[in-house]
Amino acid sequence: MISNPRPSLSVPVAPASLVTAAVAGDRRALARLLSVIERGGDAADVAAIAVHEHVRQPYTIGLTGAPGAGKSTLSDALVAQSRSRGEPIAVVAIDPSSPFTGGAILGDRVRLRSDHGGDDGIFLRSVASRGHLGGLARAVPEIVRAVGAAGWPTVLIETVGVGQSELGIASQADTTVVMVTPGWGDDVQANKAGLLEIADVLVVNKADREGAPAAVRDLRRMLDLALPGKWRPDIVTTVATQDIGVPAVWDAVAAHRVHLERSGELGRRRAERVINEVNERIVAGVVAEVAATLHSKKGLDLLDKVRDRTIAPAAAVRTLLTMLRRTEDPGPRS
Ligand SMILES: Nc1nc2c(ncn2[C@@H]2O[C@H](COP(=O)(O)OP(=O)(O)OP(=O)(O)O)[C@@H](O)[C@H]2O)c(=O)[nH]1
Ligand SMILES: [Mg+2]
Repeated sequence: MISNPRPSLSVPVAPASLVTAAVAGDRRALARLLSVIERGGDAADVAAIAVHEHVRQPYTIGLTGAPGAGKSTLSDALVAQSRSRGEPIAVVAIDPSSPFTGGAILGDRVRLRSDHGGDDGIFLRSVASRGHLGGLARAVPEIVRAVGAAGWPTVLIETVGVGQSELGIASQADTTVVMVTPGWGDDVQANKAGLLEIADVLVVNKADREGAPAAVRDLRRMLDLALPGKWRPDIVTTVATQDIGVPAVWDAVAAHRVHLERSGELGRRRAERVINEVNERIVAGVVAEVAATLHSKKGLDLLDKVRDRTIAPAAAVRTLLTMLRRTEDPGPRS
């Protein structure tokens, strides 16, 4: 198993030099760079701006599905599949567990099952969400760009769970693979439509169990109700533990990619995603600035005056908005 060494926290390295080293192929530097990005703040912005100089957008494949559906097993098999075709691949696994729930934050933050024998055509990274999926969702595109800048042409993003935030992360990929198992509908009734909405490829895993043909029929029926003109996902049946159906999953992903590239949809989707990213980050940034303004000395004074009715709420809001507009960006501190 390849271990991505945890960055040592004792020696701070400027984000820009981490980028230079990561782009030159230093895996350890890439791991440290991703930690900087994951932590957020000014250093993450400095890193992201430096990464942009080297940006090579990798092809991203999102893999999602209900807990226990077999995502990690399939992800592992897809890595082997990619390597058998001679293609390097990076995996970013979003790990929702916290150290307190005894989840899968392993020392090396890597959870692939099989031994890929020190293969340097594989890069693995597990990102702990620690319950802040919103913040993490914002970091994922930066993480992907950094991995791409380091030369990885394909990134598999594995997310756990089928809630809104998880689906949000999964749907940021170029091709989103949604995994279900026989009897799946009972578990995820609430988000069935949401799952199908984001799927570019559907996988019915655990086909060694009873009910796989019924699950396929169920999916087909639901796809028949979708709007015409929309991409119709292939449905692939797999037994991930036995590698059955895995090449077909890879082929379905490749077919969707060809569709995106030929139709021009790939460029359009990516443009839309990057604008959404700016919108989401602006909202988060403004919310943070509003909070900072309200908690400043002047802000707290104003709120006191509203409280004791010295000034009208409307007057306080106008003053606060003026204070906000005066804030100028000093630039990220590197
Ligand atoms: N019978 C059978 N079991 C499978 C198959 N694929 C995976 N499993 C088993 O199902 C269990 C869950 O597999 P994982 O790959 O860990 O599933 P996951 O979706 O990553 O699970 P979480 O990360 O906990 O959400 C494991 O015990 C696997 O060995 C399959 O095709 N058939
Ligand atoms: Mg898993």
